[in-house]
Amino acid sequence: MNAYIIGIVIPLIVLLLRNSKNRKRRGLPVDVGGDHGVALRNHRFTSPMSSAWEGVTTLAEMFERACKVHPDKLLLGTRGLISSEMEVVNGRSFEKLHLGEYKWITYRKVFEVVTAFGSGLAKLGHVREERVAIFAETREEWFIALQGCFRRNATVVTIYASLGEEALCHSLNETEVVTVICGGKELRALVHISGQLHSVKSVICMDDDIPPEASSVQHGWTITSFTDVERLGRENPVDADLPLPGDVAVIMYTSGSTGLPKGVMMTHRNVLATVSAVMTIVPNLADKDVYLAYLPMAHILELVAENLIASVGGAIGYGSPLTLTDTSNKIKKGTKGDATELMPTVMACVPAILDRVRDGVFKKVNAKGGLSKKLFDIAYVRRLHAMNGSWFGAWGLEKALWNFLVFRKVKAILGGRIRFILCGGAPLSGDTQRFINICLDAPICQGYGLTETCAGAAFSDFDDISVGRVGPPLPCSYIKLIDWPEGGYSVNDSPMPRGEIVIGGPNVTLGYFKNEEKTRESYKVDERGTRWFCTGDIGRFHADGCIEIIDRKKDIVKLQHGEYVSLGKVEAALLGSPFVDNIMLHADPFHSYCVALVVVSHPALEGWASKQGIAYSDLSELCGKEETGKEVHASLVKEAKKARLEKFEIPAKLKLLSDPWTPETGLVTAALKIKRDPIRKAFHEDLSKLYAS
Ligand SMILES: *[C@@H]1O[C@H](CO)[C@@H](O)[C@H](O)[C@H]1NC(C)=O
Ligand SMILES: *[C@@H]1O[C@H](CO)[C@@H](O)[C@H](O)[C@H]1NC(C)=O
Ligand SMILES: *[C@@H]1O[C@H](CO)[C@@H](O)[C@H](O)[C@H]1NC(C)=O
Ligand SMILES: CC(=O)N[C@H]1CO[C@H](CO)[C@@H](O)[C@@H]1O
Repeated sequence: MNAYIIGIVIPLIVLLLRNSKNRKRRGLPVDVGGDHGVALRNHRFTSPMSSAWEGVTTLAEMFERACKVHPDKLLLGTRGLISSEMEVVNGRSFEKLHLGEYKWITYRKVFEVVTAFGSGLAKLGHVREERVAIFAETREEWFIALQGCFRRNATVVTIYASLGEEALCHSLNETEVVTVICGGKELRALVHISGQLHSVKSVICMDDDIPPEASSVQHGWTITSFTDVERLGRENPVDADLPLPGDVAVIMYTSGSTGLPKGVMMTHRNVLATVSAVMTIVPNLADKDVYLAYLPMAHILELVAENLIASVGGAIGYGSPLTLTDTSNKIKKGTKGDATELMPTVMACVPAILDRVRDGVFKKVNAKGGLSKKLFDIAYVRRLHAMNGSWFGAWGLEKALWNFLVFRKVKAILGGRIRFILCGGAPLSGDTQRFINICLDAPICQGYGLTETCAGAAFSDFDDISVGRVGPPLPCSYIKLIDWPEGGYSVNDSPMPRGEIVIGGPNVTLGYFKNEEKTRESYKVDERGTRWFCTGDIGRFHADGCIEIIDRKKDIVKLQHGEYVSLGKVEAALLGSPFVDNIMLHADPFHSYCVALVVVSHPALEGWASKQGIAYSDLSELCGKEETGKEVHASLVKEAKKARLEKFEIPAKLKLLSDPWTPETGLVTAALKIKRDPIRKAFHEDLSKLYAS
């Protein structure tokens, strides 16, 4: 009997389950009326969900509920600083930190501080019509200030630190912010532009030691420390002034690829819908989960993630991108990074960070060489094959063996307990997704969404291990494709319908702050009253109801002879060349060919030059040499052929650049996506020269 069960019944069950998995429909067609298009909904819900909790309609209520249900659980944790020293490497000095254990506060205590902070704001004279800006790195006080503002129905304006001074002035000015809550470092930046900030009256500094230069500001700012606001509130408690679901919770400034940033108005209903929907896709998210917070809170992904963890009784430990692992730049050698200290179970990531982890691991394995590299390679290939199909291939003794022998050490880089990774902000490469699946033995769910849709639109299911797709619509959204004839995409295309992605549901935000025109351009309300946002992204629907992003409207250019070039598609293919660190393809409708700006990969180019015996004094000189251009071009042509690009899609001429594009240069976004307009502006002359010669 036992042998019978093992021999026949179990394989049969596995086979049945596997087939049912393969056929699993994750998104289902839905009739949304209106214009010609095809629409999908999540398979679990028939209509978009708006709240996961009975009677909870705002973020303030959601947080209060969690504090009542989990008063004694730990909520916020921050590491103490043991020492900080400057280390000099090659004449440049770097700050190295020795950080201690996490110090935690419970839900009950956080709720007290939040309430006190809210009362303190009122005592400082803040009235609810006035907006508050939070301008700081991700930290405990950010979360507390956010919740404190929610309890006073004060709209919070968020700004990315990397957007630059002009954007900062613009957003504070446009929203007429009266109170700015910031860290000491950010306060210095504010002092610098104080002459242009006409509405700001009060500044709350998260650090107790307020920078001395701040007191010299002649504009009558009141500067109060965070602890003093809290103390004021304790001494002068006032009742909460709670918001309604339709009140604006956050105005989030996002870096558009063109012009000044736009403020997206999100209501409590919007964010709550996304938080509720994301909760349904993280398996068994509960009060035992520990989350490592380090992405900017001014990014909707992080804002949703922290609110989500705090709604289920989970713990949030703070870190930073520069102190994440034991080998991170700012961590003193021999001391622990945030992940090893915290041992999180859940993380949110942007692809750039995962790519870095992956490259780091491969580099280490290659450097070690010998037997351990062989073992790693064998294990990796075995697991890759096993995963190619379903989770079932991923189970079993062999997997346990490889995890124990090889991947345990990789998993330990992030603390060893990661069970779920949320990834968003940009498309994740299939290779990196597989790397995380295999080495961390954790599902990684790729999300797709925009600030305008509160991050939520689509999210892959944890049991879907296919790569390159973003899953079915979130339970809070409908996703519709509409024809885009100019780009040659139609919902009648076979084998899959293709078109512009349009997102509808309670998660779709109110629009852009003080920008009727842009709002009307991108947001539509249909005859059934559903709000839709036109994303400008081109996608296609797979048979199982999952979405794949294939293009962007803005990135398609028609050449002189009428051929369409998809800039993003070509760039993605050419990035495969070892010489390319970054690339921007440029197509001009008045010419019949494309050109490209190529940021070269230093090690690859230097390696090639030394092999060829080419002498050069610095890299920019090497980039200018004719033979270098020829070599890189040949390598691009090779990649283009591999990807079966058309001849007109291959850049005919190149400009090689030796300086990398970083967010600080303003040429790429914080998520490291290239910003076409700034790049075109910065290299305007080079581009015209490429076409002229
Ligand atoms: C919250 O504040 C907004 C704007 O200041 C106001 O219009 C709204 O009525 C307030 N909500 C409540 C419930 O008082
Ligand atoms: C700020 O807004 C005022 C009007 O509200 C405008 O006159 C001024 O030019 C703006 N300043 C900046 C830096 O945008
Ligand atoms: C995975 O499966 C696909 C088709 O199902 C195949 O084309 C691919 O080569 C496979 N990859 C590996 C590593 O087995
Ligand atoms: C703010 C907003 O967009 N609200 C809409 C959310 O979705 C429901 C139903 O889909 C609409 O009735 C609301 O108007």
